[in-house]
Amino acid sequence: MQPWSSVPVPRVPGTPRPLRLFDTSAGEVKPTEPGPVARMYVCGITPYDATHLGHAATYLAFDLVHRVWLDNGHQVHYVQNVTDIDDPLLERAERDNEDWVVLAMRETALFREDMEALRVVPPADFVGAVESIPEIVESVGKLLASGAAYRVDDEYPDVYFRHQASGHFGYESNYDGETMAAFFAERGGDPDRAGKEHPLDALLWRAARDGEPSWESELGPGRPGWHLECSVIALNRLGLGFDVQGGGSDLIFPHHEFSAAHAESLTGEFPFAKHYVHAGMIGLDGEKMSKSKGNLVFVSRLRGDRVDPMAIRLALLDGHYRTDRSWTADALTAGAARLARWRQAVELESAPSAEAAVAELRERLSDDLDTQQALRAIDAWVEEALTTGGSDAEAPQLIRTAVDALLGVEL
Ligand code: 5CA
Ligand code: ZN
Repeated sequence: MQPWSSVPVPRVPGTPRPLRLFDTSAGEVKPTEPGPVARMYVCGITPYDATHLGHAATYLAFDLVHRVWLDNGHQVHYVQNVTDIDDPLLERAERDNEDWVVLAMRETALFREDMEALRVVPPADFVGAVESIPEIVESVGKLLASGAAYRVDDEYPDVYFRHQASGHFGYESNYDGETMAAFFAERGGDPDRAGKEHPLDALLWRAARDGEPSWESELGPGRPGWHLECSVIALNRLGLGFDVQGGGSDLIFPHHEFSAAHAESLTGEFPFAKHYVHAGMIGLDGEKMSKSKGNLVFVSRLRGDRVDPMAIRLALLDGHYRTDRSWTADALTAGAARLARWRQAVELESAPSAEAAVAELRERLSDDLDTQQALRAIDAWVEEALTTGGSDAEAPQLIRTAVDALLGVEL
């Protein structure tokens, strides 16, 4: 697929700080240690209700990872998928009496526009599940051949993954059996499917059913299972042992546990990713933002209401990416006010020296993306500039450059 247009990221004078991030698997903040090319995969949208502010918050968090790595002189190979065939997409199309392909195309186009408006640096590879079917089919074939997968013996010969096949199952989420069972059932799994060897075994290839889209393949007609899509797209573009596998915390299990297990079984190597990084869930007025609750706020709706996307960006960044939090009208008002204040300060002819504020910004971001404190570092400089003033004629431009490069906010 075509990704959205890229934004230039200026170089910032001064000393970058290496990025440390919380790793779900290790349960602690660890340094990221990329080579010259940092490698990141972030789970993309299922295109039927993009882009709500929960999606936006998650992609902004990983955009900061991208930007901090760029600041550290790495190139970044960023890969993101689009789950353009899966049950939730088909269910929505059916409910709305719409063609699922058209629905997916429309929501993907909207997502691209929203990402561009929010100034998210695009992935190098933006890859749909449908266009990856040949790669997925080949991988299912390998898993069947190695004994990591089996076919259910009934009228629908679906292929399932033996969840223990990699020998490392459970290392990513660290969840106990009861928690795994609950999340598996809740998040797209099918524990009660007759003919499976174990309730936790995950679907790799769904044999064609009447009325469902399917693709011809050497496995027989069918369509891919969800977790393998991300395994294969990541593996074939980044290779095993890439730096960050990312997404929202609702993907910790089963999705990221199985994406890892599938790839590790395919290659016989370990681990799939060096860091598993998860953003908290955004809610609205205290409830998780989700389609079933009907409490979604869309980036496109706000754009339609002429809200400056930079105010949305600042509103979402004024909270820690790992904390579940709520979107409120007040957060947006505060984001807009902050944006106006910052813009006023960078218009000054001269201001207090900005080196210390930029150093603090870098320090805070490098510490597991502490955006709240990072924003406050800029606030402090802005307040001093607007109240006391200063004589450094370069300072406003330095702040403008740093805020652009590191926070993605254009002043
Ligand atoms: N296509 C799959 C991933 S392969 C998927 O989860 N799609 S999604 O459209 O449901 O979500 C897209 C991304 O946004 C995922 O990383 C998901 O974890 C994240 N996300 C979904 N809802 C929220 C929310 N309320 N708050 C924060 N992040 C969210
Ligand atoms: Zn995924």
